[in-house]
Amino acid sequence: MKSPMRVTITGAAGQLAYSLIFRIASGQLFGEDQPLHIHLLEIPTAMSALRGVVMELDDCAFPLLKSIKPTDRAEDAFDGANWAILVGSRPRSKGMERKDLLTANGKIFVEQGKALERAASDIQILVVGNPANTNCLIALNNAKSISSERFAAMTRLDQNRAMAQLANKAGKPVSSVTNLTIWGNHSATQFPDFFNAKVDGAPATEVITDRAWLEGEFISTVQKRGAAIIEARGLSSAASAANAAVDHIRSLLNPTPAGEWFSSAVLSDGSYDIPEGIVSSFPIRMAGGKWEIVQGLKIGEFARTALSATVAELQEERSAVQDML
Ligand code: NAX
Repeated sequence: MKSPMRVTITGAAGQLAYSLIFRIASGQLFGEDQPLHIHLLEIPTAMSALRGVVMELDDCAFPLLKSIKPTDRAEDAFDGANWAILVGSRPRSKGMERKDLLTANGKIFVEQGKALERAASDIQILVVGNPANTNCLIALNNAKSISSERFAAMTRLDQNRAMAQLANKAGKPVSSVTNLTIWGNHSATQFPDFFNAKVDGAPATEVITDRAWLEGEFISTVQKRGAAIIEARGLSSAASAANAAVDHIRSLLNPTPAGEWFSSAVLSDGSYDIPEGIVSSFPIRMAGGKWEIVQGLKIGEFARTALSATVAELQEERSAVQDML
């Protein structure tokens, strides 16, 4: 058995967390030889619901789960954490403008960024709560003592959605689709890059020759998938989002297969002319225990136009929260 690690999940009484916490506590993510202390952060009004989640965790009798700490104090939640999955954020309420949502959530991520400084020195942070890229930018700017390389915002659900669409269209299993990059923002402006994606190791554009579908329906289906799920289910994606968080973390814990990559939103270093100072989704691979942005992907005119739109949105979001950075 390894020595126990601490995992913090925020928004712990919410629906996404309900799909995520039990998978982690069971050992599915970090392994069956990895004992865990789980810290669960909520706002005071959700502490009663969180007590129910804790009771259910108790009732699972997970052998790896050494302790559960429910709290409404960010400092306590992140104390000693090795992994922090920041799910909790405010949903847009009626009449709320996008800018109001950015500001309301921004305040949460200023506070949590500061509190993250109490985490363990090997802390890794995944921001899931929306607007995920900009929330991540705020958190990393407020956690002064933590390297920005330890922060990412989740675009893995978008990657998985795009892979499923390509697999369906190609009539192949989803496992045949690799190298799918989501560029930019986790929003309706994101660009799922079919040009560089592969199906059975061949360019997706050679396997799927319906270019009108790739440039049209494919992109818009991926961009609007979240809204389609809300429309159908009356609730936003939760199980698939939790699954994507598990996939994202697994990709960081394991070497990336040779020649492949996955999507994750990280602080831009200027690669692919995506300006520094925004958190954008890129093609990422693990090399020597560290992630790196995969270089050298071809960006044609169509892709460049799509990238410009999503980058412009990220820059606008950045301007709206400038005073929190
Ligand atoms: P819920 O509204 O069910 O849960 C959110 C929880 O966060 C609530 O229990 C709330 O009390 C809590 N919360 C609010 N402020 C908090 C704070 N300051 N500290 C701790 N907890 C706080 O939403 P849910 O469906 O669970 O979705 C959670 C977030 O994930 C939302 O922001 C949602 O937009 C985002 N998503 C992001 C995805 C991604 O791919 N990056 C996909 C799924 C999901 O839509």
